[in-house]
Amino acid sequence: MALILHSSSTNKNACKALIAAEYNGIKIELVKDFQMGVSNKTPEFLKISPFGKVPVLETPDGSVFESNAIARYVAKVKPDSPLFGSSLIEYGHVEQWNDFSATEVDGNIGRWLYPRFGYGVYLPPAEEVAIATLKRALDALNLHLASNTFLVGHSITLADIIMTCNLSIGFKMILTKSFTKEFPHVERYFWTMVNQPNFSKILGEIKQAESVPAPTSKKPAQPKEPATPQREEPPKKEEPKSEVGEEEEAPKPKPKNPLDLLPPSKMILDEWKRLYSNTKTNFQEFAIKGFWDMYDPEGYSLWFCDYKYNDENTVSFVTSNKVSGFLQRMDLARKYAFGKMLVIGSQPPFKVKGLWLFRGKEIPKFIMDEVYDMELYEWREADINDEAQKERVNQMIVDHEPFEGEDLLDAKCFPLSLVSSAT
Ligand SMILES: N[C@@H](CCC(=O)N[C@@H](CS)C(=O)NCC(=O)O)C(=O)O
Repeated sequence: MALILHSSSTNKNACKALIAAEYNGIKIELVKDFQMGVSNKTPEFLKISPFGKVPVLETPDGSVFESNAIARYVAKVKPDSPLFGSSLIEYGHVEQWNDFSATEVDGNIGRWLYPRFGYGVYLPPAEEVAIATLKRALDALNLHLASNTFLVGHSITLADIIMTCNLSIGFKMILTKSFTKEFPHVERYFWTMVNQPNFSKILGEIKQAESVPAPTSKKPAQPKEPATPQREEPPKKEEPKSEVGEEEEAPKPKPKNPLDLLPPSKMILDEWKRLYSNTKTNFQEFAIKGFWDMYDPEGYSLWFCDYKYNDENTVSFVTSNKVSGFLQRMDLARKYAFGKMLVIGSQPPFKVKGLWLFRGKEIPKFIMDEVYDMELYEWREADINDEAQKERVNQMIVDHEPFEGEDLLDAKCFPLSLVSSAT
């Protein structure tokens, strides 16, 4: 019986059927010279795949789309295939893990990975939810695998094939060792599976991602926009992109920053930064006193910021990374700003609050325009004539703990190169 699969051989969704075919001793032919974006757009192809998506399996009796359906079909071609387990309850468990792997594992890997490749909107709070939900799923999987070699029963089933293929794109593209080491049984399981001859023949050698890919899109949409539908595979031949949020542009003569045209100020930002990082002891006496001696309310302004979506800060390292990402993107303001960002609380959800000193009496417009994180925070100017607000500024500068009655999980300075010596 001739089974023809429309897909490239490296598509992880196609691999599900190809591995199942290896286990069942079935031959599947891949369409020759399949070209993604071309072969799946022809009128003939659209007749067998109404969405124009791959993989699609052609059988002598008709065609099947959706990779899990195709894999089930291939697994069923062999009567009584062990790929569905050895009893009705095992069959139930195979399907249970198949659904779990599609919705909880693959779905969340996709929601983390694809926006970073420019598929869908790259929105840090949405990404954070995807990572937290993925971790919850991997925790559950890890627990199951702590006492099971396979997902179901005592041999490989379709559940292992589908789970491993779904994990494979994650391991290759975004799940770095520092992320997966929290799930040692998932790691052991994944590497055991991909080294089975029937898997490695199809998946080839897998190298774990060494870093999380930088997002290619310049700005996310408004934070509360609904997520766009996800694709299953990132583009294969992405042109290399530059750093986060920066797209290639022809070099233009650099216009002068309007902040450089402001009347000179008695406050020299670099002097303050030097004082801040050189003060090793008696921070209150030296740095804080020095700050207020230097501070020029005509040439600078002080701002408090509060993250708008603290409820989503459920994972400590993700919250800290989010703040670091913000500070990296602020680098374009290095000449005109000093900042402190605090991650507050000892239990999730963590609060993120900050203090910023900006050149000029407003938050500089170029920062608002260029750094998308700015709109993820509520901004209010600090009134330094109000003693309580002035004290709050001091506490943020010195990483005062407790801060507003809570422990500090993390404190970061802007620029990131500044080291806080505050205690
Ligand atoms: N749920 C589908 C997803 C299929 C899918 O998204 N395929 C991608 C490639 S992996 C595709 O064909 N994209 C082309 C498009 O969106 O036009 C499955 O598992 O088969």
